[in-house]
Amino acid sequence: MTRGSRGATVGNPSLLPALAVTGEKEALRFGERALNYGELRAVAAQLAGRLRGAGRVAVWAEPALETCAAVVGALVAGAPVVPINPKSGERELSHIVKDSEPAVVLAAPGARLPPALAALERVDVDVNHRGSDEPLPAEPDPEAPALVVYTSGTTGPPKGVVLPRRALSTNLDALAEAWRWTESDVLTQGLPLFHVHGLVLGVLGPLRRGGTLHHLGSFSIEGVAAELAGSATMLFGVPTMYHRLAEAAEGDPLVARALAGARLLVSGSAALSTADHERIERATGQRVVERYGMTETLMNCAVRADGDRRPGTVGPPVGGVQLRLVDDDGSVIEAGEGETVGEIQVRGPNLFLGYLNRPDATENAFREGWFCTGDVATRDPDGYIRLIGRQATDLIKSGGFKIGAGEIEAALLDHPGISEAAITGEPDPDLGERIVAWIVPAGDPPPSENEVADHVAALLAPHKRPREVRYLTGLPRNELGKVMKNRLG
Ligand code: MCA
Ligand code: AMP
Repeated sequence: MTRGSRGATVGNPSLLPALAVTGEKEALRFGERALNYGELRAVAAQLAGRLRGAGRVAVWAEPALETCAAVVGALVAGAPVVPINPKSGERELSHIVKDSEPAVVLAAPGARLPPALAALERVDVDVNHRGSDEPLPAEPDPEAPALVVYTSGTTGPPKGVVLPRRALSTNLDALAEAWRWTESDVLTQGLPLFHVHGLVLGVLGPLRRGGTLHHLGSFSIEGVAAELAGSATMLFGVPTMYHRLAEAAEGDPLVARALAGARLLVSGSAALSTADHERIERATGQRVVERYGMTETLMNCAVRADGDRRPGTVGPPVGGVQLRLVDDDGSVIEAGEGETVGEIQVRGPNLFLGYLNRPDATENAFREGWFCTGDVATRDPDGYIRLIGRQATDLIKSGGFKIGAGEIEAALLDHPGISEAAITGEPDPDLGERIVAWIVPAGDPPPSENEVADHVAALLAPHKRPREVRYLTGLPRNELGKVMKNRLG
C-alpha cells in the first residue's frame, strides 16, 4: 500500500478505508439529511450483519441517503449490489430481477416497490441506526463481484455488467491521482444512482477518498450554483447538464461566479460539444475536464487536473489502463499515426468480470484479451484521445443514458396499432441525441405520438421513450429485409 502525497490512501486493499478511520467527518449529504463517517459505518455494519452470505442484493436506487447507505452496507457484507432504476418499466424490471435473482431488496422505509420487487424479501435501510461500534466483517477478495450494473446493447434486453471490487478501487485511485482528488474535496452532483457515473464515481469516489458528497437529489441549475458557491469543490455531470449550465451562466452572474469558483468541473458519459465547452469558458473562465468511460471498463481516459483541457478530447488513458486503437482490418494503429481512426480497445484492472449469465456476449466483447469498446477515435500527438463516433448506429446516447434501439423497437412492436418500427437517434443540442420512432401503423387511426411514448415508458424507462414519432407507409429495407436506417431522416 502506498500513501498518496495528498493524504489519500492509494492502493488500499480495503474498498472503503475511510469507514475505519474517519468518525465525525461528513460523508454524505442530501439536502437537510446527512451522515458522517461514524454514522455511515454504524448503518452499514448493521445492514452487513443482515446481509452476510445473502448472495446478490437489489437496491432501490432513489437519489437518497438510503441508497448510498444500502450500497455501502452490501459492499461491507460482500454482497454484490444490483442497483435498480426506480423509474424502470415493467418489462426491463422483470428482466433484471429474473436475470440477477437478488436474494433481498434494500429500500428506504416507506418506499413503494413494484410487484417484481415486492415479491422479494425486503430490508428497510434505517439511516438513523446508531448502535455500538460493531466490528466490520473481513474484507472480501478484491476479485469478488461488487456491483451488477445493467446496460443496454444494440439488441435484446440490457446485460448485467459484473464489476469486481478491484476495478472500483484501482479506477477510483487512478482518477484521484489524475484529478488530485483528496479527502478535502466536496463533490456535488445530481446524477442518478443506478449507473456507474453517479454511483461509482459520484458516491464511492468521495467515500474511498474519505471526502464528502453533496448530492442534489435531482439536477438543477440552482442546486449546482448553491453548492459550488458554498463548500463544494468539484462537479460531476453529463453534457446535457453542462449545456444547461452554459445557458444559465450566460444569463446569470451568480451561476457564472459559482462555476468559476469550482476546483474542477468534470463532464462524461457522452461527448461535450466544443460549443458548450467554449461557452462555459467564456462565461466562467473555467475549462471543463472530460473523461471517457463505459460501464464495463469504468474510466479509460481523463484529462488531468494539471493537463491541457482541449475541447473535443478526453485526455490520455488513466493510470493502469492500457489502450490501443485498432483499424477495420484488425491492425493496431501505432502512436504517431496522426489522424488514423480506429476502435478503442482496452485492458487493465479497470475491466469487468463479464456479463451476468451471458458468456457468449462476454466472449464476443474481447479480442486477444482486449475489451472492444465499439467507440472510434483518433490519438493526438501527445497521447490525448479524441472520440469521433461509435461503430454501432443502434446505440443512442441521450442525456448521457445509453439506449439500445432494438429494445425500444421490440417494445413498439408489442403495440397492437404498430406493424413495423425503427428507432434512430438524431442530433439534439440539449440531449446530445434524441430518440425518434419511425412507425408503420397497423390500422386507422394510427396511435398518437403520446400513446406511443407512454407505451414505451410503461414497458421500459421514461428516458427510453421516443421524443418524436414519424409515420410511414413502409420502412426502407434491403433485399435481406433489414431496415436501412441511413434512409430514415
Ligand atoms: C421525456 N419526457 C417525456 C418524453 N421524453 N415526456 C413525454 N413524452 C416524451 N417523449 C419526460 C422525462 O421523463 C422527464 O419527466 C421530462 O420529460 C424531462 O425530460 P428530459 O428532457 O430528459 O430532462 P430531465 O428529466 O431533466 O433529464 C436530463 C438529465 C437526465 C438530468 C440530464 O438525462 C440525466 O439524469 N442523465 C444522466 C444519465 C447518466 O447518469 N448516465 C451515466 C451512464 P420526469 O421528470 O417526470 O421524469 S454511465 C456511463 O455512461 C459511463 C460509465 C460514463 O462514462 O459515465
Ligand atoms: P454506458 O454503456 O452507459 O456505460 O456508456 C458508455 C459509452 O458512453 C461509451 O462507450 C461512449 O460511447 C460514451 N461516452 C462516455 N464518456 C464519453 C465522453 N467523454 N465522450 C464521448 N462519449 C462518451
